[in-house]
Amino acid sequence: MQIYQAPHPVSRNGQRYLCISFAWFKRLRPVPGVVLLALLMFPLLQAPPVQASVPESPEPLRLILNDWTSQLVMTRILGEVYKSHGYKVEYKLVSTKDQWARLHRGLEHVQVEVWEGTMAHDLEKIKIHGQVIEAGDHSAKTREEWWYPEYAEELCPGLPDWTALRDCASLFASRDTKPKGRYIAGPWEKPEHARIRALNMDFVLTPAKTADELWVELARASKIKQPIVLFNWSPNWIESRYPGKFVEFPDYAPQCETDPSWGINPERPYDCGNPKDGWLKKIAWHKMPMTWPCAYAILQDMDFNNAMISEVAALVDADGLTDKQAAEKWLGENRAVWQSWGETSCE
Ligand code: TMO
Repeated sequence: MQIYQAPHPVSRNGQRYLCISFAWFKRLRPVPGVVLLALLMFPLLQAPPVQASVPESPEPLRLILNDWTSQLVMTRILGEVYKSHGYKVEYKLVSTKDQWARLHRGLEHVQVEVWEGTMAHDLEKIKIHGQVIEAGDHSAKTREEWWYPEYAEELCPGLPDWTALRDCASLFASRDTKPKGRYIAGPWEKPEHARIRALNMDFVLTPAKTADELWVELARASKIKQPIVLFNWSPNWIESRYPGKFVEFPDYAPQCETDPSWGINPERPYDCGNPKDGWLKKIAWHKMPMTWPCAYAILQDMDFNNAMISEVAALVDADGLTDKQAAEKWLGENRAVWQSWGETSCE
């Protein structure tokens, strides 16, 4: 589809109105005020709007690449789908920490994997300003939590209960942390120190700099069956290659993070685990629906479940493809899936 030659009406949520006024406004900016006002009102007075075509912006769609595999592959998949519709696409590597302000300002336009466990708070904060919007949830249910390979259970039989982990902390010690246990956190910001303190865990946190570093540590420990506990998430490729479990901390509740008196430690917040059935959202710059209505509809329809996400991650981390190769393979094998995205809204 040629975006400019073959524009299309978009009717989701009455966005057609918005799109038309926007297009008019852009065209009429140089005209004197009174004329402008009259003309601006014209489309508003037309009800319902004619089957006017909505020219989409020729500006490139800028997609955010974060730093874990499924997100990288899924972003490339979306980018290729956009290209197949005639859009220009640019990718930008942005940390999860920096992405909010950039989306807010429209420097980038889309992030396809926003996880509840690591990003719920930042998303809530930025949404208040109204320039970052949700484009729907994936079907996938997510979890981000402390995780250990199964063989650790033989040495610490009460696992996966967190109290067992607390009691066998020294089993998880490294040369630098002993007698305290070592917990390898991810490179994403989380109040992990606060939880260690609130639950009185005898653990020292050592953050990995990259996701790959986590898997290197896991592989090394697994080879010699050394107990290890590290940050992991699901869906991820790990679950198909390494038997293991998440640690079961006290169940998550929102008050756990705000109300110190909640939970087993009456003096501190964060005395609970992360959500177990977390959401996974797609988010966008607020002007995306009116700037590229078809692309936005495609984003809304894009939907990955747990198995699909594990699979795209495994193509890279287990099978050794690059992100791009994995995206191409997936696109080649799942045409019916991605060709249905945007079907009812794009021409
Ligand atoms: C954001 N992540 C899935 C790596 O926890």
